[in-house]
Amino acid sequence: MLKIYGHFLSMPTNKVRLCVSYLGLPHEYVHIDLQTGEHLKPEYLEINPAGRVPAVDDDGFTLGQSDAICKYLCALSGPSPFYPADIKNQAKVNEWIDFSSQHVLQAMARLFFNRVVCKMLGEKPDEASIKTGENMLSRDLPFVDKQLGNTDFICGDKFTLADISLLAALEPCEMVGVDLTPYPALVKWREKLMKREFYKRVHTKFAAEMAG
Ligand SMILES: N[C@@H](CCC(=O)N[C@@H](CS)C(=O)NCC(=O)O)C(=O)O
Repeated sequence: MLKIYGHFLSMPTNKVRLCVSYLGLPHEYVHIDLQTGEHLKPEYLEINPAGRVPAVDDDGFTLGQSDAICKYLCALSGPSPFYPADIKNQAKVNEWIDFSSQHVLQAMARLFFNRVVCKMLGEKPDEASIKTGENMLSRDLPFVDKQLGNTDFICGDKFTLADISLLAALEPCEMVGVDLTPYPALVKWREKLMKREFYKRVHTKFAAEMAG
């Protein structure tokens, strides 16, 4: 049985969970408690020597890094427009996956760490890092909004892994005080996806936990 290891507050974990939910692959989800350092214990380091979540164990085949995991899950599930086999179409999906991970998620991670994790740990937030995160988003969200104004999904007229990548990166917007209202196409796209079953299967509990 495929096992997915993660933490409910982790954006890369939620990317993998949304992906596996969409693909409908049977799996077991295992919570790794980052606060108690479970990710640094020898048992977990055998699964992911990098000591981070998410990771998967597919009958002894282990893998870390959310984007690599999602692509592996798509390959397991077989070819589909969600992660197209055609090399040019696939490259375009990869382009948006990288954009979401390298730019949007990195910016959100700065805000999330400083505004949420620091509070949980009783540490002082790094205001310069927050500013950098905000600057990154003010550069990149208008670009994303423009794209979504032209196409139904981030990579064209089909729902793809790139949509899940972007959706997961933006997940904590409300928690970290990122206002999406200046980006109407992005808001519309996000609301549409959050109503879908694959999302609700993962996040009914997540939303409740976040609110608590
Ligand atoms: N690029 C990695 C990021 C993984 C990552 O940084 N995970 C964080 C949680 S969001 C983590 O495990 N942090 C624990 C630590 O760094 O000790 C991915 O996409 O999987």
